[in-house]
Amino acid sequence: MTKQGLKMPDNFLWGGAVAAHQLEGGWQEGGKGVSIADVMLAGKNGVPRVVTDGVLPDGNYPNHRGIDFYHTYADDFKLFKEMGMKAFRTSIAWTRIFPNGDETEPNEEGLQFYDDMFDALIENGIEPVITLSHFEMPYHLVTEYGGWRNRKLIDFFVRFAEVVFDRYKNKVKYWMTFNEINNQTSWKDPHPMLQNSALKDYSEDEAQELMYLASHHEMVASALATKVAHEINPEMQVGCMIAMNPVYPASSNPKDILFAERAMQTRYYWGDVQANGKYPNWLLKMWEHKGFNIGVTEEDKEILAKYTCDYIGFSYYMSWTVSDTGDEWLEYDETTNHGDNPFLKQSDWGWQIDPVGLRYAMNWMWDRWQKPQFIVENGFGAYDKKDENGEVHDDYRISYFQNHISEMEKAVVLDGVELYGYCPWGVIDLVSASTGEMAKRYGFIYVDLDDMGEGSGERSKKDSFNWYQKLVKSDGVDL
Ligand code: BGP
Repeated sequence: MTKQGLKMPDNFLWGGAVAAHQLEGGWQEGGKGVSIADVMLAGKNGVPRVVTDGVLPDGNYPNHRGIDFYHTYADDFKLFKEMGMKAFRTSIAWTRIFPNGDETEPNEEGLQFYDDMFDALIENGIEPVITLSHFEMPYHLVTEYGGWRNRKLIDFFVRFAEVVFDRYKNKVKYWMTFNEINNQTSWKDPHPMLQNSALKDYSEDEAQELMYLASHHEMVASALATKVAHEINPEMQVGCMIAMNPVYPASSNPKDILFAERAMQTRYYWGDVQANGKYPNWLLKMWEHKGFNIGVTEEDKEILAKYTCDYIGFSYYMSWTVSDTGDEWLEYDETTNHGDNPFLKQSDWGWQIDPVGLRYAMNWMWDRWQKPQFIVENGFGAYDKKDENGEVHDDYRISYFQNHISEMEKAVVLDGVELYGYCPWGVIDLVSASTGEMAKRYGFIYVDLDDMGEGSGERSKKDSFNWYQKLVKSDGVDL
């Protein structure tokens, strides 16, 4: 079932992606503090995960154990090398460096852990690509300061960024500040970064205002971190990170078109601010209309304009389809306004599979932001089953990748979009971010653990492992 792909540039970074809290485990080792991921229970049967008010004695906290990568990374990297990976995207757990987030001095043991990890990567010829905050932050910053709604968080984050930029300045070139910074639009179903079981007590408008406030603080922090990175090492590339889901109109009715366009504006204004350096007018108007007070100062505006991101990191899993709701100010919420797209199939979790949407999105972003791009997540979550020989034949995953990579190659080779690399998500099976399950698997490498963390933890190659190895070796030609 080999397909013919287009040859990608020689220096293209074929990689793989994960995030610290979804695989490291070792949640209390090396002086690590409690992160917001550590207080999240697993979801069950499609019921979303719950953010608790602290660690309970007998909960099922999947992030506490991950896949024990804290202890196994050296061996896992050997498999990555065998697969031909040239880049590995992971995140630094903020709580390993600043256990509570508001200390002045970092935790040396945590710094050393990542020093060793980056050395091991480099020894295997793999380039680290590092996210500073991948859906996690010290829990203490939430209980003590209220999370990102508090402006003080800017200083804590910039200090964290400065410490790690300085420490790893000769090891890490590619950085990202906040993972999927735009995955906060669903303010009714609060995002953990805002800490927010608490937001349930607010009216919708109040919760929405807090979302814009928290996001503003994150974007100022991100811009300041970019400034610091360039002062420490001008070679460093600091990207924003956007969850990219193109939003299509359900019909050619002009009202649907306008609505879908507004949904795109609403969902991607973070990119406008981080890449173009200013808030779009429609949003300023909306704040004015709703009486929101986001407290954007003149100094903030200067910072945002001056220290824009170097590249657009993004994840891509699916597209969405919407119809007009008649709402002028767009109470757009990705959980309620979506319809099925009759042209697309869905994964077992209802994610609509849309390879062409990737090419569309890359062109859309290129035209709008004019920055190089980096696909730092793309992949297919599935219930993998081992056969009687203990093998996983994941042809459905291979076909998902063939179709998406083919469109990515067209965007680069035929359309001229500049792209640093491609890091498929969950290159090794790990804990799902949205459900806390192990059963939603993405990897080319199978990990023998179930939802309760039971199992040997043994790693084995799925069919997709060999497929990806061939693809990388051929620079994208042997699809
Ligand atoms: C993205 C997150 C990842 C990741 C992925 C897959 O939104 O950045 O952390 O987990 O989605 O999502 P899930 O694990 O919920 O299937």
